[in-house]
Amino acid sequence: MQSTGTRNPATTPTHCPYCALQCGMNLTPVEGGTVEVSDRADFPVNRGALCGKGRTAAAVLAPGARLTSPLVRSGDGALVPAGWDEALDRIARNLERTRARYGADALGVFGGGGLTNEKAYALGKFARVVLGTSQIDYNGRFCMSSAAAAGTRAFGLDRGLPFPLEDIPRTGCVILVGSNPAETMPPSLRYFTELRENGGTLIVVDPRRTKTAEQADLHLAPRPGTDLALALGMLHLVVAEGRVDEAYVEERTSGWEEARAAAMAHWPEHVERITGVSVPELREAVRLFCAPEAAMVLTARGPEQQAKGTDTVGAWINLCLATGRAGRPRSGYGCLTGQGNGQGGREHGQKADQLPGYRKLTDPAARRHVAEVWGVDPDSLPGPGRSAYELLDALGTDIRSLLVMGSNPVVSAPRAAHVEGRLRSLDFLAVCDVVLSETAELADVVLPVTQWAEETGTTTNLEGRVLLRRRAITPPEGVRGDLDVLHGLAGRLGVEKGFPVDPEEVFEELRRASAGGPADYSGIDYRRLARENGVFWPCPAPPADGTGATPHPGTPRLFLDRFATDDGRARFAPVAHRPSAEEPDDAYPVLLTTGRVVAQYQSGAQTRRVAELNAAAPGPFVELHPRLAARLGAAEGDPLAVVSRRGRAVAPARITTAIRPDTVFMPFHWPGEGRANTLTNPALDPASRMPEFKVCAVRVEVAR
Ligand SMILES: Nc1nc2c(c(=O)[nH]1)N[C@H]1C(S)=C(S)[C@@H](COP(=O)(O)OP(=O)(O)OC[C@H]3O[C@@H](n4cnc5c(=O)[nH]c(N)nc54)[C@H](O)[C@@H]3O)O[C@H]1N2
Ligand SMILES: Nc1nc2c(c(=O)[nH]1)N[C@H]1C(S)=C(S)[C@@H](COP(=O)(O)OP(=O)(O)OC[C@H]3O[C@@H](n4cnc5c(=O)[nH]c(N)nc54)[C@H](O)[C@@H]3O)O[C@H]1N2
Ligand code: SF4
Ligand SMILES: [Mo]
Repeated sequence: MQSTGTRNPATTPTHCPYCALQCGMNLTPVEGGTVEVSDRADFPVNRGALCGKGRTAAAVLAPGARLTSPLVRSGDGALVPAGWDEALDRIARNLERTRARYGADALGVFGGGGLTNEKAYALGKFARVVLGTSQIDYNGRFCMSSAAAAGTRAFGLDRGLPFPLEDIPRTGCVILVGSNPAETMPPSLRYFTELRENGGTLIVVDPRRTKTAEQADLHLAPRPGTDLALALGMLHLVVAEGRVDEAYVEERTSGWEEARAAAMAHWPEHVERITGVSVPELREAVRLFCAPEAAMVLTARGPEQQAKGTDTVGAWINLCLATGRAGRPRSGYGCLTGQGNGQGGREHGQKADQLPGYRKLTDPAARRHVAEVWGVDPDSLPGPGRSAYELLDALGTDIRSLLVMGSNPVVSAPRAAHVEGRLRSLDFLAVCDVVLSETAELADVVLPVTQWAEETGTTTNLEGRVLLRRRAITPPEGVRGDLDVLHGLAGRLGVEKGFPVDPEEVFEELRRASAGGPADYSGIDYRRLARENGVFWPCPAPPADGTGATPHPGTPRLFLDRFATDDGRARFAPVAHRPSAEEPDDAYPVLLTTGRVVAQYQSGAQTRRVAELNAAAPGPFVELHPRLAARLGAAEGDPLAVVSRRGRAVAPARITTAIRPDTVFMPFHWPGEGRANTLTNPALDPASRMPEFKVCAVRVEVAR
């Protein structure tokens, strides 16, 4: 290959396959069918920086790491290679059979927030139009759904961050609640470093002194599951200290009186008893947050993955609203989404209650609009289905056949042993994946699909910035794209049109389907995305008759003039603290919380296949405080059994003063004996249907 000046002509600028930061990277083809990953400095979000997962992502493209042939379950129970026609025929036949016997709602579809917008859109359409089922949901329900529900309640619109990351260094104070970007989005850390260099302050709320908390001016370490009380305690002090922005509250919000009354019931001393955060710390947090002219609250999975996640986020939004820190420059509430397309994946219809463009499946006007784009009768569209955990819980009973695309629930779902059992009890399971995940291992048919470097498509990053991922190499013989899979299945199920395999064609239809909806993409096209470094939605198309109309610039910052509610006002949430679904007792005296480490991604299906990452994070562990370790008689590395009402997991002890003595932490990236989700509680948030991944009661003992 000849290099011409600075850029090799064989090099393709694209984005990382993993998290929601969607770092820009350059890919250059190399021997063996893979690519070399190199810095791409022109993308503003990461300016060339990559974490270890992004740098090593090409390893999963290698033939030895991934699937290169469809697999079908043979008579003797083994998964054996098969041709594409045989595999697709088998899926179509089984779905037909289930539908004929039990009806369309006995067919389930489980998607993923890592799928491109095109795939998520096509999957939602496939479920409703081809299968005719209401039973579709996706792993994003396990991710940011509580923040989405709270954001929609408060602002009338849910976009993770209502401003670009570049606003962070320009605000005065950021409270990061249950978010560990030092491990989960390392290149984003520089925004917080720059904030502090500019004289701003960082407050981190996390029961663990994480690498992120080490950077903070103030670290509050509440007991897991008590963020709601903490936020209310801060609001109480805001009122008591006369720090309410009365003019803003009057002009731009509604519902203050009720929210205020609810907060006043949360006395700081009472909050200290619930959270373990002292009154002076609480006062200091309020002082740092209220002193500057502008400030932000950012939440991630810590406060959100709770059975009261929606109310908890609502309480943090209340704090922003009372102090006039939303819908103003350099101020606001935001949720840091997680998966590569965590944002776009929640907008285009793979969610149980949703149609493309973030429309509601229950809204007659939305149904008419989308049905027209799809060329079907609005009355033929099913209603809302079950949420992710409820769907998995119904497998083998109400739902008899399941198609999984882009998730590995055997490792990542709460109460995972039960979910695994439900998957095994299905009449038929088909899984599309790039690797033989633990969920694919249970399937009757496994379809090997193309990966990020091998296909073109769009994702929407945590800022609401729609991006173009570009194909850099030809996929190996034997794998096909997810769009190809849906096309092949739709045809076999009698729907010849409407499922193109060309992503740009799908995007063109998505544009029309989203037009006029909350997440309006109609003004965005591939050419524009290739030219600009992403476009922020909403981006409506100029009216067709408007001669000389200029393209919409996109919307980096939302709510500056008005909120997206009917009256343009943000709504306070009248919330009160309540305990977690499962509080410690004599039998299960310790709190378990779960999360991530920097070198593994999610269920680990991809990153556990990368040698360098495995060397850095070889397996599960139980993080615990020396005082708890001493009480248990546990030394560093001792195998610890962690037992909850759902099951038992075993992993080595990792002793550190960085965690509260009443809490243990386990990362959830591994299957088998150390699987954290064997333990977790599927108690659901009533509004978002988010399971309580972040809090359950356990007993810990040295495993002999
Ligand atoms: N390396 C890596 N990066 C990732 C991922 C990955 O798997 N690995 N996944 C991506 C995805 S999909 C997501 S959603 C994001 C998640 O990104 P984060 O939300 O940053 O990740 P978590 O580790 O789940 O949780 C963050 C913190 O919440 C804390 N926490 C636990 N319980 C509580 C609580 O009750 N209250 C509070 N305030 N904090 C609590 C944990 O100690 C942890 O440090 O990361 C993305 N990036
Ligand atoms: N205890 C505990 N459990 C958790 C969490 C926690 O904090 N604690 N966090 C939750 C969160 S936030 C999330 S997002 C979930 C994530 O959990 P999962 O849904 O299991 O996420 P992944 O491991 O990313 O699974 C994606 C699967 O799809 C495959 N894949 C990747 N790209 C594609 C594609 O383009 N097409 C197809 N067909 N397949 C693809 C991957 O190989 C992988 O097998 O886990 C949740 N579970
Ligand atoms: S931070 Fe996220 S997007 Fe960036 S390189 Fe790492 S995994 Fe990829
Ligand atoms: Mo997530």
